[in-house]
Amino acid sequence: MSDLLGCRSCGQTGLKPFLSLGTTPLADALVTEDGLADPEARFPLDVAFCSACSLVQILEEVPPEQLFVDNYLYFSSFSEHLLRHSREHAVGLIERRGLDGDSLVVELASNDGYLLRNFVERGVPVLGIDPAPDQAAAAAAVGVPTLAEFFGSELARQIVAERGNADVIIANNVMAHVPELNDFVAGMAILVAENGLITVENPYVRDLVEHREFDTVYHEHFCYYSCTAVDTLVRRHGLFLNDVEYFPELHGGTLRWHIGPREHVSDAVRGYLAAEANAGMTTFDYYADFGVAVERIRADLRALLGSLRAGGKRVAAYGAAAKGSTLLNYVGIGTDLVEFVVDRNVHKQGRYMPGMHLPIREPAALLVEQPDYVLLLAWNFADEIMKQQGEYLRRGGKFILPVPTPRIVP
Ligand code: JHZ
Repeated sequence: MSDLLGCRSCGQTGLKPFLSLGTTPLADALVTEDGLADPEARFPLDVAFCSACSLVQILEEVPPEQLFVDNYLYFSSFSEHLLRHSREHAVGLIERRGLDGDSLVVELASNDGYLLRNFVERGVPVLGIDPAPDQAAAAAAVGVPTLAEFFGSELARQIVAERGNADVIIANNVMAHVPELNDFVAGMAILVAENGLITVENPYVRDLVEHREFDTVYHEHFCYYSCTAVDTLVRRHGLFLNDVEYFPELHGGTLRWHIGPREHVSDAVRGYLAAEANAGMTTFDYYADFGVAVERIRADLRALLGSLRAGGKRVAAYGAAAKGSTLLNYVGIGTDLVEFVVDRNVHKQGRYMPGMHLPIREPAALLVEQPDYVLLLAWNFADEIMKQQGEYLRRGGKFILPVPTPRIVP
């Protein structure tokens, strides 16, 4: 691991830290039964602001191979909401841009083919790129050709030489995951066709701060984006932030940025840039008291779980999510407070949460054990999960939502 010397985007030194989550294990490094006795690697987790380009970022750098090749069990296809959102995105792109059998759509971090399969089904040629080996294999199995590699300028040149430029590049929840940000964006600039489109989705840093979504900070997420930071970043590479869409229900508030080699900036983009400046997001002050708010969540959640346990209540958790790992480790929630976690990702079941070692079981365990409360670690899918858990709720079960303030529902 190395410490960051300058901003990942503009290189400016003197980044200003505003949140420390202590020292945590890697959020997706779920522990096997055999590995329980071995000490886990832990890394500091500190978030800082760049006063020069407004990019929020963590100060530590765990090598990407360790994050996305050795320890990665995240498969996108386990959420209906995400699948629906992705299908609508694909269908909309095909219609609006007139994509057909002569087009090329490239997705960076294509995971298990959850999105590109929609283009394949409609006869549009695709190329997926994802370094996670099991996910790339799963994508290939559903007919999505996938290169199991990290993306950057070198790979972009190779793809252009072999396949030509891409009409559309999609990069969802990946621009946060790259330490070599400038090489990644340079690669997109090389790969995109002259009249092509790049769409990038990522949780919005404004929601992270204002809804106290501190648990979405973990070592896989090197950066946390505003429109201001994206605009500055892409212009450095001859690209323009031309349009922006907001999905408040996705991952706690997601922006989709439309980026291209030609400049035609929408009113929506101008509006966001102005709103961010007005809210103070381009200054450190906006972030300065975030750490105190996060400490309060820790204290409140510990107190709530402690009093439930003292009253003899049983508590489980839902979602072996990366953000769940940050929350459990930062708050200090072990099996004394929460007995087990359920998750419908079969690759995660049978393993243990990093650091705190809560066992991961299948969701049916909630009806077998009927705990009094379920801490919703995957709070971003609250609606979807609570609908699925209708029977648990009918029997009197309750959920605890951890952010922005711990609260019990219903
Ligand atoms: P989920 C992910 O983060 C991955 P994570 C990634 N790091 C990223 O950038 C962000 O999203 C944006 C399970 N589940 O997706 C599936 C059920 O069991 O919120 C997952 O294990 N039943 C790339 O890992 C977990 O919950 C369900 O019904 O923090 C959710 O993890 C649903 C909907 C999900 O995020």
